Amino acid sequence: MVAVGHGRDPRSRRAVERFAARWTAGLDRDGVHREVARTVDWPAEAASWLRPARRLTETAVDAWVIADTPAGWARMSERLRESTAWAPGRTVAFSGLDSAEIAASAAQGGLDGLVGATATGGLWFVEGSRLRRHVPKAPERAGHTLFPRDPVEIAPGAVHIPDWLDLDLQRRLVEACREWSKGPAPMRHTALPRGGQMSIQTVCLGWHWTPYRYTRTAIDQGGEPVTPFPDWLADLGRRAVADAYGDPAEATAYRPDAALINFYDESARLGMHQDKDERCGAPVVSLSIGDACTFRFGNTLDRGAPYTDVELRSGDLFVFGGPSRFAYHGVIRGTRPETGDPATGLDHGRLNLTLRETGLCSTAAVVTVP
Ligand SMILES: O=C(O)CCC(=O)C(=O)O
Repeated sequence: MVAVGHGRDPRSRRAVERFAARWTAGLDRDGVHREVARTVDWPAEAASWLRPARRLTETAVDAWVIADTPAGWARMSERLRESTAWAPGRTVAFSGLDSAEIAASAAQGGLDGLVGATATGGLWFVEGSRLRRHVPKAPERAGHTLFPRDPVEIAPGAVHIPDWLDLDLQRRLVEACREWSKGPAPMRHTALPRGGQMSIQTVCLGWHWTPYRYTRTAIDQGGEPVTPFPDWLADLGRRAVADAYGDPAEATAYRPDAALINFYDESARLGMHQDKDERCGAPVVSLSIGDACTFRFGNTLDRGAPYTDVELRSGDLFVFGGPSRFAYHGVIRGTRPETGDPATGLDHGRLNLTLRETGLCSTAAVVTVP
């Protein structure tokens, strides 16, 4: 049994809501449903924090779970240490507290033993009044992490929402991708203009993409028709935009009409590139299923730094629009085998679906000079 405490900022609130849902859905070692004994919140400033500190600690629990900002936590943890029997060594925290500030602001050794999650699936802990981090070499399998990873705005307009697709939806998408990959224009390694072919395999919906243009038919596959872009997928894209930006008007206006569905085996990669063959600045919605990968999200000027490496796991959503719409991005290393959940229906490899608004409405092909 745990007690949950959180600051009142939206990120901390969201983190504990997601934690509580996942925690209480599971069983403990004796097969009994896990419980949250109580949930207590507190303001970041202008309070004595004594009352929430007492409420958080008055029931005997196995552990405390905390989500807060460093500023709010500095005052609350001080109160917990001074006025209650709270023990940092029995407390786990969310990535909002992954900051050297929290250890430095506490009295000598006052937070030693506190552990928490980093935003990328690692661990941090306080030892000898210092915050240290442990980044696992191989990612834990999706679904095997107790702490939900937090949504992060990687750059303005570029938002990563981990675990956005539930297992059922991932399963349905895998089934749909299997059907789409059969054609009429089947999934294939796209030929490159200077010879060779891409290591990923791709099938398109709505519009057919070859480097560097969209066409109405599969011009590199005998002119076969392109599988239509289904309405339900456009609805899913609108939901993604709504969740990423929290802006219902932008979501309603989103009209994706093309999707590139990429399959990565262990050795497939995608070099740094811009999605710039669309005639429209609407966001790109990216959905990942299967094995995890390192997705590099860079800047709009060139393929180099600055960039951020993001681990995309099964079920993750990544939306990039606004100032980040034309940022260079790519999948720089091979995917990590056996990190996906076979319950999705995909027992190896990685599927990525990107939904795009082409801004094209004629039947003519539009060519972009690379
Ligand atoms: O696989 C991914 O996550 C990225 C796909 C991508 O960059 C693209 O289709 O343009």
